Amino acid sequence: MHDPLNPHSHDPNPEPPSADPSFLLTMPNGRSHTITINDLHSLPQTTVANHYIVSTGHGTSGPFQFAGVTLLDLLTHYSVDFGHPFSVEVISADGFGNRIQRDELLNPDSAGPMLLCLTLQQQPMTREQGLVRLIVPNEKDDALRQVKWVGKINVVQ
Ligand SMILES: Nc1nc2c(c(=O)[nH]1)N[C@H]1C(S)=C(S)[C@@H](COP(=O)(O)O)O[C@H]1N2
Ligand SMILES: [Mo]
Repeated sequence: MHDPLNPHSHDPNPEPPSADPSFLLTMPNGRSHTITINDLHSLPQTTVANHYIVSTGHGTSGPFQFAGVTLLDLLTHYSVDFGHPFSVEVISADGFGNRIQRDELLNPDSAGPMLLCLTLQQQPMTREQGLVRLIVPNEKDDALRQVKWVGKINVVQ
């Protein structure tokens, strides 16, 4: 069955779907929080150096230094219960998205943790560059997990 959160190929969308970079975090009980750029700046910042973007169309670029808030730190801050099975849907308003499983979130790959990025090369990321952009450091399959313009994060239990 086709799963839109597990794409096998994709034509990248160059255009942000809206101007506002804030997104909605929805918890398993249905409660939700609007997360702004300021909210993310108030959480611990993590850097992932040496990340390549393996992009369909414009080839591979990098290495880049990205920084922002790990998905794990965000979900910890909002008191997600990691003891129960869950997955996390990270979705852009343009329909592109990715599903992250509990184990890969809790046991980050040696390439680095999944990061909700605010800066690129130590400069504030522009909306065009994907703000807020999910980086999955171990993904090298045509950027199919690198979600630009995160619009919703759903914790599904
Ligand atoms: N929201 C959103 N994120 C996305 C895409 C998209 O179409 N929409 N395309 C993905 C794909 S397939 C690629 S190759 C990269 C392209 O990133 P770039 O525009 O920074 O090169 O974004 C990824 N993230
Ligand atoms: Mo891609």
